Order: sequence, then structure tokens, then C-alpha cells
Amino acid sequence: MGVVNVTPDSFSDGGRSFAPEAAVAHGLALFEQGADIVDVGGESTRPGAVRPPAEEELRRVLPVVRELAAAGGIVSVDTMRAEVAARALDAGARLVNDVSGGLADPAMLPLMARADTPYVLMHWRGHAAGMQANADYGDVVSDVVDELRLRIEAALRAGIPPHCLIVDPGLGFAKEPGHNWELLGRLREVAALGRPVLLGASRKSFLGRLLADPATGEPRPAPLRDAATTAVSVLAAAQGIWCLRVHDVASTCDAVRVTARWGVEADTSARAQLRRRHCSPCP
Ligand code: PMM
Repeated sequence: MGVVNVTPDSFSDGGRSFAPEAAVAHGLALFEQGADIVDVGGESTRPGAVRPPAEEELRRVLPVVRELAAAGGIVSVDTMRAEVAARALDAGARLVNDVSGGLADPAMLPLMARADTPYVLMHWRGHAAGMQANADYGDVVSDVVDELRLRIEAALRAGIPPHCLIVDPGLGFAKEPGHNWELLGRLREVAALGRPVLLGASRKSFLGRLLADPATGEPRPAPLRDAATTAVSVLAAAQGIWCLRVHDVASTCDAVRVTARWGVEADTSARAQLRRRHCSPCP
């Protein structure tokens, strides 16, 4: 899954795709590089970010979703708002990536029950403005898995078919670096929820901290974290993670192909799995 952030303030790509034409061109390039899915988002979720109004989010994402879907690719919309998800689905999106796991907007789960479309439930403990204050865990992996299980149950109660549900441990969302590493080291416990797992480690600050300049202690800047992201992609693919959400699609595609050829259980085609597990029973 390649990332297109149609935001002026994303930490990872600094607003490079803020203009719709630039965002569309970037999304097409990601498909060209091998992305099975392109994820279009209009709200920055970096720690401390202020939410745009819904109208602004719609203005950012809809033209980009429409054009990328018209070009024939599988487009995902990264939104916590049911209204944005509904309009994006009408514009051709085929997957909804909700970083709040249905918690931010009470209309989201009922919408997804009607839509019968793949839906990513991410582990979430509050909006970006204050989320790092919620990075308080006993055992982070058990806590995240328990909280994700509650979200799966809520989604099923709302009528979302089980085959549409994908889970994500939400690296960097109300997590300190050590929490992210613990989750990565124990991904199999997340996979044991029995749903496909999506992982978003790309360029995140825990990688920047790991790679900090030894002289100054300054974290490695976001655009220089792609090799580390690729390493995460290899290790995650080797554990059968269903989908990797990344900025540098080309290097992750290569990494996943090497992992698969090595003989571990990676599946190089998220598209095939998406069809098999989700899209074929969904309209
Ligand atoms: N991370 C970001 C945004 N959306 N969606 C999912 N499912 N998982 C993530 O980890 C995730 C996400 C923030 O990163 P960005 O600014 O690079 O988009």
C-alpha cells in the first residue's frame, strides 16, 4: 500500500502532494512502482496535529480518489469520518482505512456495515492533538490486542461482515518507541486475532530515533528512513503480514519479493489476497 498524503503538514512527506494534480501524479507513480493499493488521506495524524474541517478533508481527497480509481487502481481512503468514507466510496475507493478503528465517528461502523467493503481497524487511543498522553500500557502487546478485539466485536455487532475486517496495531499512535518495537517483535500475537494485519511503520519517528546521529543525538530526518522501513518490511513480510503501508513503494516491493523467494511465508500479491479474502464477496 503506497501512501498519498494530501495534507500540508504530514511528518513523513512534508506536504509534497498537497496540490490535487501532484497527489494524483504521485499515486499513479506508486501504482507504477508496484503498489497494489494506494491510500489517500486528507488529515495529518502526526502527534499534535490539528484536524481539518470535514469540508476541507473532502476537498482534499475526493478529486484524488476519483482520478486514481478511474485509472483502474485499488484506492483506499484514510479517514476517520463516515461522511468522507461514504463520499470516497462513491468516488471509487474500495477500502476504508480508519485509524480510529471506528471510535472517532459513531456513524462509521453502520456505514461500513452497509458498504460491505474492506475496512481497516487500527488501534487508536484518541486524536493526534493529545494522543501521546495515552501511551500508558501494562503489557503493550496484550493491551493493543485486547483493545483491537473489542473493536472487532463492535464492528461485527454493527453488522460488518468478518471477511471485510483488517487489523492494524497502529505503530506510533499513542505509542512510545519501545512500545512500537515490542509490537513489531510480537506481531504474531496481533495476527492471532485471526484477521489480516496491515502495518504502517514507514518513516515513523521510532525509526528516526533508532538511527539518531551519534554525535548530536538528532533523530534521522523522515525522508532518510526508507532503508530502515525496508528492513521492517522484510521482517514483517516474513511473518505473513498482509499489507505494508509505505511511502517508498519500490524498495518495499523488492524487499517483499526477496522475502518470498527466500522461502518464507510472504505473499507478494496483496491484490490477490484482497480479492480472495475481501473483494470477491463484496460488491
Ligand atoms: N499511519 C499514518 C496514517 N495512516 N493508517 C494505518 N492503517 N496505519 C498506520 O500506521 C498509519 C495510517 C501516519 O503516517 P503518515 O503520516 O506517513 O501517513
